[in-house]
Amino acid sequence: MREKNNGSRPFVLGNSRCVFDSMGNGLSTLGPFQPLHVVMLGLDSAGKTTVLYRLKFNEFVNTVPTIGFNTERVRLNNGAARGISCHVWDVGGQEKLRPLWKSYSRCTDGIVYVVDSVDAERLDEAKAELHKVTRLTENQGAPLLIIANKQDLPGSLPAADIEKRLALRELGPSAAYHVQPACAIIGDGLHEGMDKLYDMITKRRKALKQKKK
Ligand SMILES: Nc1nc2c(ncn2[C@@H]2O[C@H](COP(=O)(O)OP(=O)(O)O)[C@@H](O)[C@H]2O)c(=O)[nH]1
Ligand SMILES: [Mg+2]
Repeated sequence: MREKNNGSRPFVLGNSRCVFDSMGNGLSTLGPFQPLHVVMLGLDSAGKTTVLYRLKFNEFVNTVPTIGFNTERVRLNNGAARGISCHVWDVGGQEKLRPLWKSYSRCTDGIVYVVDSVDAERLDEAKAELHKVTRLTENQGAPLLIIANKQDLPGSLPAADIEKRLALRELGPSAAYHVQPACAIIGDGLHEGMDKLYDMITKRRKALKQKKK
């Protein structure tokens, strides 16, 4: 079992290579052979760091609360995304750290939002924070992967309920999202979800390219 936390690293911006299109959408300027840039957000204890290290090492890593962020380059291994390198930023979810989400999500290719599917009491809070971050101009239109985590636990809400409780349809017609049931402890659903995110990212890039022509 590994123990890992990079939380004491100094604060840096997630991605300095960034442009804005005429709609104010922030896009990373990464070329096709450069890694994707993805930010992982969610309330504290949702399972973000467990997701990150499960994707990275394909094993369970015992986490401690993230003060700051963790970041890893992950190789995706499912579907069309197989072999794609993805730089994932896992940002601390405690209330006092949430103001940092804005900086880390700027110019990201996609957002992964991890939800504890058992913690029904905090779903309204999770919804409010998600809508806040997706409403930022820089993030409008950024594809969104919701990980409905902890599906192994009794009483976990199914993906359809999570979708409703987070009011994802209210995010607007241009918001591409997918809700993926998952268990980060054993890794179920994670690569499938990342493949869906990759698909949404490539579709968005193509659409934006067409618009420019
Ligand atoms: N049962 C269960 N526990 C999980 C799962 N994912 C994470 N956890 C546990 O939830 C707690 C918080 O996880 P962590 O990754 O630190 O959450 P973070 O604050 O969002 O980074 C830890 O005790 C994890 O072992 C899961 O899919 N199932
Ligand atoms: Mg963490």
